[in-house]
Formats: sequence, structure tokens, C-alpha cells
Amino acid sequence: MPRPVAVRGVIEGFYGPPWSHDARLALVDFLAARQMNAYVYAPKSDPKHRDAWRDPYEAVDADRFRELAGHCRQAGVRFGFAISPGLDIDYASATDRDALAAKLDPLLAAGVDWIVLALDDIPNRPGLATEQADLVGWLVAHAPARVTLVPTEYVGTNPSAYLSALATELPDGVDVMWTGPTVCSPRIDAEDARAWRAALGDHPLILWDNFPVNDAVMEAELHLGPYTGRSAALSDELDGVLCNPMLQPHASKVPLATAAAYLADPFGYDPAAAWARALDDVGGPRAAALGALARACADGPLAAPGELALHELVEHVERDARDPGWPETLGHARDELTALRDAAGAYAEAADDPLATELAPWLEQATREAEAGLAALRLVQATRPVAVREADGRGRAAAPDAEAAMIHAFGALFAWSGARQGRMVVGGPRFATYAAIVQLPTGEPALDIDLALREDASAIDRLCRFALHEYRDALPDMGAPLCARAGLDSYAVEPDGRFDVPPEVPIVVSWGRQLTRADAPSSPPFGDARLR
Ligand code: LTM
Repeated sequence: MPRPVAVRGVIEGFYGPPWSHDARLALVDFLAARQMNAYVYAPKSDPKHRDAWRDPYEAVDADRFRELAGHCRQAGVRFGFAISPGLDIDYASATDRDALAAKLDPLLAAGVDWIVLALDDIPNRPGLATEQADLVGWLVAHAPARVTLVPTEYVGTNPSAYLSALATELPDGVDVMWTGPTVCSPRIDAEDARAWRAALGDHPLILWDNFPVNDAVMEAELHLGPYTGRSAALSDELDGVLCNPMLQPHASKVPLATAAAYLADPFGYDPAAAWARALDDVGGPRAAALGALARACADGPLAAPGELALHELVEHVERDARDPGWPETLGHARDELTALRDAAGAYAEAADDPLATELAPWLEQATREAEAGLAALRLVQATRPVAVREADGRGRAAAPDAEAAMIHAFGALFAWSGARQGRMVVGGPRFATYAAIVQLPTGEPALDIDLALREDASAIDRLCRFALHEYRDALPDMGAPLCARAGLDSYAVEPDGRFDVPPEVPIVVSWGRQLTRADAPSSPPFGDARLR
């Protein structure tokens, strides 16, 4: 029997423009349909949530909260309201407690039964935990609601003075949030959660999972890959998981659907299968295009760019460079890049789809990156002998042509320059940073530079560089003769490149150091003017 995590949902807790009301309502339905049962409102850039937390909401906003809370209730999703007063609250001040009560009371009156006190991302200082625990005690007494605390120290697996004070002074039953070993944790295991619990005492533990969030320094990325790096055993240590989504509510549905699959059945979770289902569900008639973009935007703090399908395909192109079977390998990379290039076209017909609007900057960049990759592959082909062969065995071969190869080299340079102008990340970042705060064994915070910095991780850069180097290395062979062989046997190639070899003989055309297999029938991955 699947053992789902008790609290399964989303905390809209990023920096950046809060989602629209309609997008929130739609997401709640999407979550409910995937056995998710929680949504917490906590957008850091809503001034009334954080910077100006004392200011009351306008009537129109209050109405929307009531509608959202009611919508959640009907959908079987628990609505949580978060407030983040830590930047300037005087914890002990009666005035500030009154301000907090004035802010929360209308929501409590509207039936909201879950309050999240978000005290993250504020400076720490000695004595802070005691003051915060006291405020939480007041809140528990004041609010007939579940109370959850996002503590100021929310990262790591080591004890600290702050956590020990919270452990002893926080009222029982208050759940506490934690983001794992770092802010956006690539891996979280059961023992991490146990270590955190040991530091914090036995409070219910809710993972604030910074997945698939793309705020702040990550805004140029879309995190469309599946939920990974959370062991099944972790789920036994948690009372809940709330995923912090992307700035794009519609695109967030792809990764969130995979998280929902993990949370519903952590031990049966299959990321690849869940991802395929999510792409079908969210992409609908454009699932193929969404899939192509998602495969090129599946990296992020949880997944290294080296794991992208494009990197794997480029690696194969490099690996098979001296193999006569290179046309087949190039063909696989061509197919993936063609799908990526054409993804924008599929969404161009869907101007009224809010997902298309969200994806547009990445689709544009996908086209530029794919054009560059395809130009690089054409250049690789131009540096090799090519052959076309009919089923009856007859065919035509051609050696590289210096001028044609140069034109392809220019094509690759131009297209690559175009791709490098774009800011959005598709196919791995050229330069990316993450807020990879970790906890030292002393309990103090630090930045993990290996997690915080990613340089030169673009699959397209790698492919373009490779193709240009292949071109450079082929130049000394220009003018070399063309031969056709099968094992130790040589076959005549006419001056115009024609040959006639029985179809069952799998010939290899050679030129300089380059070899090209020409089975019957076969043709090069790209149409080639040399064969016309
Ligand atoms: O993770 C927490 C508890 N707080 C913030 C989030 O609001 C923010 O969205 C993420 C990702 O940038 N990092 C945080 O530290």
C-alpha cells in the first residue's frame, strides 16, 4: 500500500511578482486532482505579506482570500496563510502583536485554520529564537488554527544555539519548516531529516522544498525537470512537503505533478514515468513541443546540466567522431535539436494559452540554441566524406569541399553568436549562480561554492566548439582522395563520386582520417550540396 506524506502541497513563497488570483485557483484544482492537499500563500514580494506586513489588505484582496480559502476547502486542499513580519517586528511589543492580530483576525473569521509565521531571510542574532518562540506561543493562544513556523535558521543538519533554544521554548505541536541541507537541496535523505530533528526537538517537520522555484538569481531558468534527489525513506521522517514553485504558475504544473506523484507514493515513485505523464497532461495537444523544451530545461539546482538529454547527445557526437557510424549519431542529435527548434512554432498557434505566454522567452531562446546546434552538426557533416546509397547498392560519395565547409563554419559562428546573445537558459547555463547556503558543523551559515556556481555548462556551446575544432582539424586533409572499402577490399569510385557495389556489402567511404559508413540504402543526416 502506498504511504503518502501527510501534508502534500505548495507554498507560494518565492521572491518576484505573486501569481494572479485566477492562476492560483487553477493551480489548486490541478493539485487537488493529483492528491495534493495543501496550498500556502506566502509570496515574499507581496508588500502586505512582508515589507509592509502591518498594512491591512484592501477589501478586494480580502474578498479574494475568502474566495481562495473557500475554493481550497471545496477542493479538499487546506489553505494556509503566511505572514512574514521578521524584517522589523518588535517581538515583545503589544502594539506589534495587535497589528499581527488585526491582520490575521479577518482571515481566521473567514475560516482560515492554518497560519504560517515565516521568519526566514532575516538577520540572526543572539536571543532571537527565544523572542520568536514567545511570539509563536502568543499566536497559538490567539489563533484557533494550526500554526507552522518557518524559522530563521531553516537550512542544514547540525545543531546550533538558535535551534536548541527553539527546541526547548517552542510550544508543542507547532510544526517547523526546513529546506534540507541547503536552500535548494540537490539531495535530501532520511538521515538529514533525523539530524535536523535531533537539533530541533520533536516538532512536526514540514519540508519547505525549494523545487522547482526559479526566483532571484535563478530567473533566467525554467525548472521543468522531474522531482528528484529525495529518497523514499525521507518521506517516513516528514510530516509534510510544501514545494516552492516557479514564478510561472502554469509551467510549474509540470514539475509539481511529478512531486505530487512522489508524495502520493514515495516508494513507488518513478521520476521518468511521472515526468512523461506530467508533460502529456500539461502539454495536451502540444505535449511533444513541451517535452522538447522540458528536456532542454530540466537542469537547475537539483539536476546538473550534464544530465540533460542534449549533453548526452553531444557527448555521443564527440565519442563517435572517428567512427564510420557517425551519421546515425548525428541523426539522433539532429532529431532532438529539430524538435527543440520547432517547439516555438507549436506554441505560436496557441497565443491564448497562458502557458504559451509563460514559455515564450524560453521558446525563443530554444529556437536560437537549436539553430546554433543544427548549424554545428551541419559543419561536422561538412568535415566528413558523405555518401548516398540506393537499395540496389549503387551510390555516390563526396569528399569535403573547402569552400562549402568554410560557409558552414561561418553558419555555425553566426548562429552560435545569436544564441549567446540570449539571456534565458536552454540546454544548460553559460553562467549560473544559486543561493547555496549550507550550515557549518558549528551551526553557522556558509556558501557552498561548488553548488553556488555553474560555468560553461551549455550543451550548445560544447557542440559549436567541437564542430569548429573538427573543421580546423580537417583543413590539412582538404584535397585528399576518396576511397570506398569493405574490410580489406577496395571499390572503385568514379571521378564524379559514383560507385556500384552489391547492396549486401556494407562499404565505408574514407577521406583523410575520416570514415563514413554507407549501407544500402542510406543518406547523410542533412541534405548535402556535394551530392547533388
Ligand atoms: O527557502 C526559504 C525558506 N526562503 C527563501 C525562499 O523564499 C526563496 O524562494 C528561496 C529560493 O530563492 N530561497 C529562500 O531562502
